Amino acid sequence: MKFTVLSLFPEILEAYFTSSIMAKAVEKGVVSYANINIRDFAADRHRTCDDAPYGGGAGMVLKPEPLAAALDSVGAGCLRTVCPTPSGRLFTQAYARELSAEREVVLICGRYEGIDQRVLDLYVNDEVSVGDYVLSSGEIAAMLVIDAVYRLLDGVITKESLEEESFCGGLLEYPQYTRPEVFRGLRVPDILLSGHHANIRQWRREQSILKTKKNRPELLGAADKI
Ligand code: 6GU
Repeated sequence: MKFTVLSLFPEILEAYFTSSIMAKAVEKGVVSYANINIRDFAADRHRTCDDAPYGGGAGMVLKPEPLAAALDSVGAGCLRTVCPTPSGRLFTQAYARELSAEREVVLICGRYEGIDQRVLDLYVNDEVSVGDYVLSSGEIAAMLVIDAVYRLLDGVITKESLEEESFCGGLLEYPQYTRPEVFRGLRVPDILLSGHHANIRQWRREQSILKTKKNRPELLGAADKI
């Protein structure tokens, strides 16, 4: 799968694509990417990419011409194009799964005050928000979206990890322990050392329900149906 990211700070994305598990996915050929600097498509001497909003108000808006030229250069017109923005629809695991079925996705990293609406009208399929708070960097939101998507691709992480994790069964994940058996006086629950797989499975399910009740009670109704 290919991620094409349009940004004013491509170096932020470059660090992400060349580090850790993502770097391995790129090396394996599971993921490819293009980091495009919107500023390279600005036509004036100062390479201006933003301007004051019509109608007044605080902050700056991304100008349409450089952004549209950057989008044209990557063929965004015929690709799934996503704009992370706090005014988008909520990004979910289900939407991440949907995007992971695409061959290529284009992401636009805007700024908080936004991008010219005409670019959204002409190019963008989905506006997505990563949560009910405001980030100053569209790059962080784009990385969040990419991260949730690429790990679902075959060959990035094991199938077992994907199946057990939070949100898959609609419940949050149970607590995990590793060696040592006692840490600062706290013991690993006996049941995990028992080797009794059916009991361990049941304990984990109970713990998942307790954790969901405590941290995300609103998920419990939905989990029953899975
Ligand atoms: Cl997608 N972008 C920004 N800048 N802030 C956000 C967001 C996105 N989602 C929630 N807050």
